[in-house]
Amino acid sequence: MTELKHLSSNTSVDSIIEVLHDDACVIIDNVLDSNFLETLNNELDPFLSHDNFGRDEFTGFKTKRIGALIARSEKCRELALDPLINKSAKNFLQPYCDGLQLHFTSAVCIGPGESPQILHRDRGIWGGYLPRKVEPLFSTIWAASKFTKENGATQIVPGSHKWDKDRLPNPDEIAYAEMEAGSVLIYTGTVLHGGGDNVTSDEIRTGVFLHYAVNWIRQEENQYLSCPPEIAKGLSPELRSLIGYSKGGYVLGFYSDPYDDSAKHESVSPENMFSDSFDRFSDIPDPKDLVNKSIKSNQ
Ligand SMILES: O=C(O)CCC(=O)C(=O)O
Ligand SMILES: [Fe+2]
Repeated sequence: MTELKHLSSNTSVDSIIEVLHDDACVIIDNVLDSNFLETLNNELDPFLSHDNFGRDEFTGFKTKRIGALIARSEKCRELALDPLINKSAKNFLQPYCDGLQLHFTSAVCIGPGESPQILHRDRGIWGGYLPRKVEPLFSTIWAASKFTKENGATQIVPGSHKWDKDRLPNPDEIAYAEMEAGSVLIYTGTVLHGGGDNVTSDEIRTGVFLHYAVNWIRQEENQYLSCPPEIAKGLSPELRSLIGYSKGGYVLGFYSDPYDDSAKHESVSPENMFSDSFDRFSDIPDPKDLVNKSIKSNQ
């Protein structure tokens, strides 16, 4: 039976990247303490008290999902900015982009009786149009409760990011992300995985999913609606920028204030909605450089 590799909470960015290149998945053990977890679960509970189960086999008829975690939970804001995760995500995705964005937030609670989710690659959300050589995602699942094989621990196939797209795993090639509450599973957009089945009678498996993507691609969760400007204005500039209130490169994601007739907020970074002093890409680049960068290579 294949096992997932585990690293300790004092691990380094380099160790994480090394395992990701080999396996496309790794667990970091016991990162969060019990106080953090208690507050996190208390923040999520009110939104999970409704019967909002999945609508199909993929989302799971016995699985609850809630989004908008940046707007709804202080602790999720902290998790989104976790320094080791952010440094690792930047380093890992750096061959494909000049910055990151938070792409998806969700608490996923797999309830008793749930069947296994079909194994899939999360990059499929873009319909298969992305060239295989581009890795668009660095994803995390924070265990808000203990993950066991019995209660729905994520199934994952280490190394399957290198497989032919139609190859399916033998049962002994599927690992289970068994981990203590407070640990975190990191995986990429190209590794095969899926929620596990929950054969317990009374355990709910809760994971907090925070996925990071290259900054030039459409986000899975629309952060501008899930965390609208009136809420975003209360966030740190760093978090606001991470969820998308910033530009990706020279022009990507600029906005113009439709009510501004002074042209002060004309074609500027969304960072200017909250402060005049933020526009990381406001320097005018050398036009020749801009044109040169428009295609990376001839292949
Ligand atoms: O719940 C899980 O462990 C995995 C869920 C998942 O992979 C998905 O919904 O895309
Ligand atoms: Fe998935």
